[in-house]
Amino acid sequence: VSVTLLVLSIRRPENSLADEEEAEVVIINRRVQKLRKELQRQASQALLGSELRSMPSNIEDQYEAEIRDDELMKVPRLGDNGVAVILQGEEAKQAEKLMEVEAFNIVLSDKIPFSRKLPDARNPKCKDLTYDSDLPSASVVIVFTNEAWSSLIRTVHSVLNGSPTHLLKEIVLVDDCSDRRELQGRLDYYLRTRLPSKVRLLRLTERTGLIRARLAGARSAVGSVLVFLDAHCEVVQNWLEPLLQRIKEKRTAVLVPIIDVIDDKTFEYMYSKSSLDFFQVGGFTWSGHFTWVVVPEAEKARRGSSVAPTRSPTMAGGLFAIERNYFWEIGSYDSQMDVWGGENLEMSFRVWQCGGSLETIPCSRVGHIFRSFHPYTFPGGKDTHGINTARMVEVWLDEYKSLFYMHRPDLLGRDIGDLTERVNLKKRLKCKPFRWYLQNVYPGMFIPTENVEAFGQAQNHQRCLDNLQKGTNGEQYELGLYNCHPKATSSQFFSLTLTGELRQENFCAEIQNPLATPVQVIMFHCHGQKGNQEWRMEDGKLKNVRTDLCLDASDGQRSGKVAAAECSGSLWQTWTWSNSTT
Ligand code: LR7
Ligand code: MN
Repeated sequence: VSVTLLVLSIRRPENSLADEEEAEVVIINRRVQKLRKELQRQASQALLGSELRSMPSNIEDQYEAEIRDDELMKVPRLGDNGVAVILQGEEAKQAEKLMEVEAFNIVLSDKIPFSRKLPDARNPKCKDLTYDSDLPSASVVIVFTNEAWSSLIRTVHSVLNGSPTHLLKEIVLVDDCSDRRELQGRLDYYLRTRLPSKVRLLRLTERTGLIRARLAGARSAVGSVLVFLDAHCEVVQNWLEPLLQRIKEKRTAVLVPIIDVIDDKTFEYMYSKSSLDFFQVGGFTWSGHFTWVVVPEAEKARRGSSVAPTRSPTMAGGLFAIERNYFWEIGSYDSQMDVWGGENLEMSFRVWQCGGSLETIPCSRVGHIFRSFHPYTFPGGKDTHGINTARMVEVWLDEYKSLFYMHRPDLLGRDIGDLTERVNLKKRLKCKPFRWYLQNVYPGMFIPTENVEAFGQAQNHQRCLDNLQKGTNGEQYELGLYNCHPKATSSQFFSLTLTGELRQENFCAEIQNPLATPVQVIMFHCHGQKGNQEWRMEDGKLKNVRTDLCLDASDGQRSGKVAAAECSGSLWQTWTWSNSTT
């Protein structure tokens, strides 16, 4: 049993949560906890077995021994150029088990050298760009709580290796009160003996969450530009220069690199080798989540080149650069946001609405390990994403906040803390309304209540169109029917747009095969081309223009689905919308 097993710590159990998604997190947390306990038991047994191996008396000798042991685990050139590594046999089994604790392949991470070489994932056009010699300096701020040793250390080495010395003022590590043993004294020792003094470590004495941890890091930083990174990243060559260059040109530009995926199982550095012009920018859903969206044609035309700064309506949140003084001027973060979630959309809307801009810098690329669950606790079992997002919504969304609460009725009237400071900030900075943001920054965002003929519940007899909780994974689904809820909830909220789309979020009703029996009505990604996705309201009927078939509920009782059928006088084809604008 390796040293890593020794240090797995026991976590507190979680309470129940409102949000389904967060409840999922809790279930995973419990599983992780059980596994950790088991591993710790195994580890202590293994230790008993090897008690003859003398432990070093001096604590520093012990750290030194552990670090050397760890260095010995590294396999030279493993994972170089970002190629995928597949473990075999016992290792693979162990990796799979620890996957449930760490949320990525820690066994492999422990074997890949800290300074592995990444491919030059950049668009070749980037090589034609030049950068000034007198760029502002950067403080890279990395917050972490109970991150795994090898991925954290690799992040630090990657930044050190990948950034010009004169531009990297410092790396500020902020430990958000981790209790993993190796992140205590051993980490201090590693900094002192293996890393240059410009790598500093700030310890927080209580768990503050990533937002307040970043604030602490930012307060102590001295470089001209703050660059935030998650604690499981690797940078591609020249990642820093284009960020600093753009901030030198435009102080109020907040910048994100292209974020590539480091595969959680193979550590492959993934990027599209064939279409280097392609990357996505940030969007959001009315339920308050970040999404990736394609760059609109208008923005492609405006920016000129595919390697020019590209406006992004929102950012993912973890990896971004901002001029240090501007960070404070524009309101830093909402310091009352806990643990995780929501701060990314808050900063995105705030920056745009208060006069700055948010841009993707295509020649700056950073890889990030995407984890499928949070390998850390949420103290008190709080749904921090939900509550933080409600705080954001109350301050920045104006009249559009009802669209969020439709998805999260559980948060209506919930105690989300005092907002005075944030509301005052918005006034002081004379920020524009959310309507302005939607019209000018994100004109492609679908607003379910605008430019529509009807919206809300579409009812036939006692039943309403319903997504039956499908589509959350982005895949097409059959349009369902369900007993009408007393109010239009998100699953029963549909719109009939002025362009004839029968729509929910980014899904539009379409008929794929008019000859089938029954004719299925499929919710498919909106293509905006009318065609099989065009519908018209005629005497209460919903008619698909291309096929001349009508939306029909007669089979709903049996199938739970709506179908399309030959238009007739049947009442099963008459639909009543809860809200109509004509
Ligand atoms: O209580 C905490 N204290 C911390 O210090 C919780 C977390 N953290 C640290 C953590 O150790 C990590 O280094 O904060 C960092 C981010 O946490 P992750 O890696 O668990 O977050 P994520 O990658 O799942 O989530 C994304 O959204 C978050 C919303 O709060 C943050 O903004 C993350 O930084 C952000 N990550 C990215 O944007 C990377 C690209 C992902 C995408 C899309
Ligand atoms: Mn992350």
